[in-house]
Amino acid sequence: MRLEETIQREILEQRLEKEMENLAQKLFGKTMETASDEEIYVVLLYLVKGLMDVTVPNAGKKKVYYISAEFLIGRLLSNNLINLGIYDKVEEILKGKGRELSVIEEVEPEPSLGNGGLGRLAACFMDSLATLGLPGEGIGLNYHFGLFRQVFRDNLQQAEKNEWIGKNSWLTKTDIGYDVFFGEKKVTSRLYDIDVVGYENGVNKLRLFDIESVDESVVQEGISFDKTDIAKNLTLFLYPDDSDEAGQLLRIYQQYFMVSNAAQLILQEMKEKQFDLRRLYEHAVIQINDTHPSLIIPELIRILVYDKAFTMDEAIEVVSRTCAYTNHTILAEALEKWPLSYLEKVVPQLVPIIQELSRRVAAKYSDPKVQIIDEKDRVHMAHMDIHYGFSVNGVAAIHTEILKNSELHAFYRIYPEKFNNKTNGITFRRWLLSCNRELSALITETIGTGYQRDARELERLLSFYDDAEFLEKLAGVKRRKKEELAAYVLEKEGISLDPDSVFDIQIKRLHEYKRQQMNALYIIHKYLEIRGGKKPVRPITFLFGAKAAPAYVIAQDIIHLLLVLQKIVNADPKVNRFMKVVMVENYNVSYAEKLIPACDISEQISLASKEASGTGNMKFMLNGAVTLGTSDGANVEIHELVGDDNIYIFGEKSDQVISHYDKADYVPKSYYEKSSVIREAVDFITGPQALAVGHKENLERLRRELLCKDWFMTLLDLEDYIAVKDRMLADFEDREKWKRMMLVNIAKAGFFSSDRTIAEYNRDIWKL
Ligand code: 26Q
Repeated sequence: MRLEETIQREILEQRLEKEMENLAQKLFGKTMETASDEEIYVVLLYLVKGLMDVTVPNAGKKKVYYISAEFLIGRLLSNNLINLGIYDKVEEILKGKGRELSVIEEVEPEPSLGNGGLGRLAACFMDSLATLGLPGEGIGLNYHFGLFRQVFRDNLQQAEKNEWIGKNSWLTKTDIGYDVFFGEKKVTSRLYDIDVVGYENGVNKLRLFDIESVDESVVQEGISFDKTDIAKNLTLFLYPDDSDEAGQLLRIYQQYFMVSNAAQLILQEMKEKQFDLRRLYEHAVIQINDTHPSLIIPELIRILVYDKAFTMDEAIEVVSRTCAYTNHTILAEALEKWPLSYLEKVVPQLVPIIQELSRRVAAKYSDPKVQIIDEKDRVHMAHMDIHYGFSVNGVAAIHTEILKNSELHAFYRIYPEKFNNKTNGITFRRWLLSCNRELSALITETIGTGYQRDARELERLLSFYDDAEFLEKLAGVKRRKKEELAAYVLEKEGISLDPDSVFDIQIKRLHEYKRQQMNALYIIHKYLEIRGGKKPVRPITFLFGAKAAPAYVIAQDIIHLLLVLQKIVNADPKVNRFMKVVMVENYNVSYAEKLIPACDISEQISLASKEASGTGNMKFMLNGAVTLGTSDGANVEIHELVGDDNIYIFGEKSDQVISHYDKADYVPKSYYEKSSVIREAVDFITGPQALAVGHKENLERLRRELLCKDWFMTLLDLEDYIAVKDRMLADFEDREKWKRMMLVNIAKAGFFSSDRTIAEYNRDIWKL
């Protein structure tokens, strides 16, 4: 730090305390000692907003617009304090007033503007963009209730609304708003901004559009509301139930609302800066995060042709050079295909454009696999992105290879130059510095602070591989985080955990391909072993966190099974000394920040080929957990980095799995019949103990699904999973070996910094 900077910092620090006192007085007529925790939170909120206001915005000749239906930003206070470089100072000032920053942090409501990986990735990218000083904005929607808040009743998931926008929030209302037309129908938007401050760098904006006429009072019980009253409901929920036509139409309304606003915002900016629209691509690059914002392509073309006097050829050329698409999945059901008739109902103005785009493709290519509008008159959003964007990227090496070689092979043959890989990453500010201050302090004490700017410097920890003292400290941090989690779980869930047990954690969206049901079958297996007298050398704690889409029946059944197992296991006096099961309620980013630092075994057990990347796997590794996983997504890259000795891989490989699908030769019943271990575990689901606690309908449906369908091949990998997990638990007892595995995982995690990912996006795609 230069001298002037040091002086400035000192002045800033002196002013912080004064400013906090002033705010407490002005806002609440109180002192920092007498204000409530809620009031102190508001004081800090204003303090931080004020500081971000005077931070320099990142600027340049070209900007990236990252359009996404989800931004799973989590709580912002501690992260902003860290990025502004004043966390320790504020903590110290508060201490002087008898207050704990960690207590104040808990007051902040968590926005649920996302569901899982895709939304959290967008949030990590916002942090890294700002940190690298790159000009970029996120564009999305300001959902009032976001994704539902999960509560458990009668061992079932219930959905409630998640309110997060109070009188005081991180949102800043702007005077920007646009007319958005759905055919003849018009609504008016309003833009709200959230500042995103980089780690010791400038600010960018997350821009969230709302609807002026939104009406929270239309929500009745739980999360049900009149899906047709668009002018009131458009921005209430993320992923409203789309099991009926009205729900699907509402999703299209949301998507078009998002991109129409984005297009108007971008074009207005072009105008203000007096840039030539014909060179749009020199000033703007639009990253389409999965297919939810894909309508931006026809929308921009429509505006350029109808309002800006471009020819169709010119408009297509300019837009195609501006838009880039990220694919996050190969699951057919997650690749959006909208019936043309639905688009006709919601956005008739786009239909002729989409038809023209489709006609041009059809004139050039006869292969039905690459058509935009298929023979059933459905619009394949991803196909539109690939034909009319300049870049297509997957999110992990194996995922991109599968896209090129199988899922999108027909496109790869046409446009090999468009395909590229960008292995996902996570922001180390949130997932190390903020959520695990003890570990980051230990790392800093050991190798200095360089890793905070350049994550690859974590590799320097490798020279402590044989340092017993360091390894002991590392184990001490883990132990402390397990104690903290145990205290939190006791308070929230009313279940007491033993910090000396192994913490085995699976936290992610609930989906059959992620195979929480396989973990459940392992738990049943262990339970039966213990009942049969085979006690584990050390108790095991199985922790889960997951929300299931309300209309996804089997996912609900899996949650039910986990809650039933929790009841049975934890209440069984013969067993509960040796194992516990906890499904935490309303798993979200804040909960993840407590679970991840406390984890020993990171469960990444998706069916090979199905998890595009995973990012939880990276967060766990960074916090010293060891992965138990399949050769899927980024697990493959983790494996390459840490080597065979520091990860536990099981299950069939992706090419074998893909071949099972091609040949349709996987028959779950044959695995059931061959193996008594599998039989006993599967039959337990509808056995007398489970039925005494749970619901027959749910449990029978789930068992039938596993035996007769098992689309994601749980039984295929179950025996290998059990064997490898048991070996892993045995290895946990070799404490020296385990500590070294922790060390190697942390040391090799640097590659997964989202700073690296964003630098690659910029180098290969955005060129800002
Ligand atoms: C699609 C159609 C209709 C309704 C909803 C959807 C829908 C909603 C959400 C489709 C997909 C999503 C979310 C996907 C997601 O979170 N994908 C994850 O993205 C991460 C970041 O790249 C990856 O690490 C994960 O592997 C991937 O599952």
